[in-house]
Amino acid sequence: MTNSNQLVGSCTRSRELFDWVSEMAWLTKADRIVWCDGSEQERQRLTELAVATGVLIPLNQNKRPGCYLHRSNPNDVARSEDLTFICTPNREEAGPTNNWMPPKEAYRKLRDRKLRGWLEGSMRGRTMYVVPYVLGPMGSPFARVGIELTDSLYVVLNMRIMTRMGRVALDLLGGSGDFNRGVHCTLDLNPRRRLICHFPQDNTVWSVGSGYGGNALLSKKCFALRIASYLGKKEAWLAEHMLILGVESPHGEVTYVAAAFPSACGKTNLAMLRPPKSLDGWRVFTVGDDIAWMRVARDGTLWAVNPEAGYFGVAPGTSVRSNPNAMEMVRRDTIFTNVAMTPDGDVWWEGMEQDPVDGMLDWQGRPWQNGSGDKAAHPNSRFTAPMRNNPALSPSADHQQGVPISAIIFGGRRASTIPLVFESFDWTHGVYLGSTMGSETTAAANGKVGVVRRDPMAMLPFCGYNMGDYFSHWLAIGGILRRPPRIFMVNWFRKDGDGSFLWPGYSENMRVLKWIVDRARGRVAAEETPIGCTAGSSESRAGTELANRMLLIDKGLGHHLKDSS
Ligand code: SAT
Ligand code: MN
Repeated sequence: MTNSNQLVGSCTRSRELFDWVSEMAWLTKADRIVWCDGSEQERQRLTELAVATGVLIPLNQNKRPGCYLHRSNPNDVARSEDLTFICTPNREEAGPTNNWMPPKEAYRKLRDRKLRGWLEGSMRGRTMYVVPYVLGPMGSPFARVGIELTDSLYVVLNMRIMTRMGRVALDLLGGSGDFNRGVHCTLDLNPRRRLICHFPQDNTVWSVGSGYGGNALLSKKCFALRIASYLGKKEAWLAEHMLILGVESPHGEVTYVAAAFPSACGKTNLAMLRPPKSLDGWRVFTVGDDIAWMRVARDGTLWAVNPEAGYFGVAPGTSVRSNPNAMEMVRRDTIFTNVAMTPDGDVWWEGMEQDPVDGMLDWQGRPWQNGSGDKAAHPNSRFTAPMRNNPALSPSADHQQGVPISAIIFGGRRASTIPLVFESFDWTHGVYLGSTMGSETTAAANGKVGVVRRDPMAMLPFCGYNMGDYFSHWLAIGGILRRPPRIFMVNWFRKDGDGSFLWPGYSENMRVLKWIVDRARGRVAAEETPIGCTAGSSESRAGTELANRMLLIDKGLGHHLKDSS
C-alpha cells in the first residue's frame, strides 16, 4: 500500500501532479515511488540496477564507453498499430484511419476495480518511476511538460536520452497542472493484454503490456505526435513526423528544411547526411531526426523546433558509408536494443558493412551462425543516443524560437511510379501531394513488410484526430503563411527491372537537397510538368547536373547499392 511518505521524494509544487501520482500509485499498488531528477548520480545508480537485474548488458567499455545492450521480449520488437487507440468521446473525432474506443470503455478496461482493470495492482512488488520531462528547447515558448509514470527501468534510461528529463521539468511546471499524463506499465508482455490508449481531451496516454520504444517511451509518438497534433489543431500549429536539417552552402548561407518520411525510411540518415566530396563546401546540420513542432511566426514564416533531445534510430543499414555521423555518435552513451553482440562485447548488425566475427550472439542472445539465413540483429533493432553526441548537430538545435523552414519534403518508399524529386506548384498542391503519399511498410511496425499503403504526410500511425480535419488544418495553416515553404516530393527507393535501386541515396541525396535549396532560394529554374516542377530544365545548372547523374545511374553506376537510404 502506498502512503504519502513514499511521495516525500517529490519536489513538485504542483498539487495536481502530486495528487495524480498518488492516485496512480494507489491504483497500481506500486511498492516504491522514485521521482527522477535527471542527475548523473541517478543515471549511474539506475544503470547499475538495470545491469544487476538483466535489463541492460554492459558492452565493451573500452570500445564503447557508456554503451549497453537491451534485449526485448521477442514478441515486443516494434510499434503495435493495431493495439493503438484514440479515445475521443465520439468516433468521428478519431476519424476513419485511427482505431477508436470511447474513453469510458478504455478507462474502465484499464482501471475498473470490479472488472479487474489491467492497471489495478499492476505494480505490486515493483517500483513506479516518476519521469518528468520537457519537450522542446529549454526556455522555448514551444516547450511542454510531460510526466511519464513507468515500472520499466529501460524506459526511464531511454527517456533520459530522448528528452530533457528530471528536475528541469518540475521547475518548468512549477505549480501548474498543465502536463501530459503518461502511465506506462509493462504487465507480463502478453500481446493479448497490450493497449496504447490516447485521451486527447485529457492530455493523457495510458500504455500497457509493451516495453518497445514507440509504445512505451510516451514522450515520443504518443505525446509529441498524437496528443501534440491534437493540441496543434486546437492552437493553430503543426506536430509532424519530420526531421529538421540545416543546409549550409559554401558561402555560409544556411537554409532549413523539414522532411516527412514514414518510420525506417531514412529520416535519421538524411538529417545527419555528410555530403559527397564532389559537393565540397556544402554541409548538413541536424536539428531533429524524427519530430518537428512548427508554428507560424508573426511575420508569416514557418518556424520549427525539435521537441526531442536524442535519436531512436534504426540500426540495420547504418554504416560508415550510409551514415558516418551516426557511427561516430553511437560510440558512446548509447543504449542498443535488439542488435547482435560480438564475443568481445561490441555490437553488430546487418548492413554495418563490417564482416561478422565468429561466436556472435543474435538479438535474442542465441549463438548465431553466419550464413544460417537468420538475421543476427532484429530488422527493427535500434540505438538510443543523445543528440549532443551527434557530430553534425546544428548550433540551432537548442534555439528557443527554433529555425525558419524554407522547404518541406514528403517522401515514401516506392519501388516504382514516383520520381526522384519534384516540386509542388504551391502550398495547396503540396498538401495534396503529402496527403496522397504512399509508402511500402517497414519493420518499424508489426505486420506485413513491403506492401504499399497510403501514409498521408507519414502521419498515418501518428495523427491524434480525424485525418480529414488534419488535411483542412494543413490548408488553414497555408492560409496564414505569408511566405510558405516550398513543398517537394522525393523518392530514393525507385528500382529498375532487376530490383536494384536506381539512385545511390545516402550522401548522394545532397544533390537533391541542393536542388531543393536552390529552388527555395529562387536561384534555379524548373520545368513545369503535369505532376509538378522538375529539374529537367536546360537552363538549370543543378537540374542538368542531376539529369547527368541520373543518366550515369541508368548506365549502371547505382546497381551495386542494395539497401535502403
Ligand atoms: O518506434 S518508434 O515509433 O519510436 C520509431 C518509429 O517507428 O518511427
Ligand atoms: Mn519515427
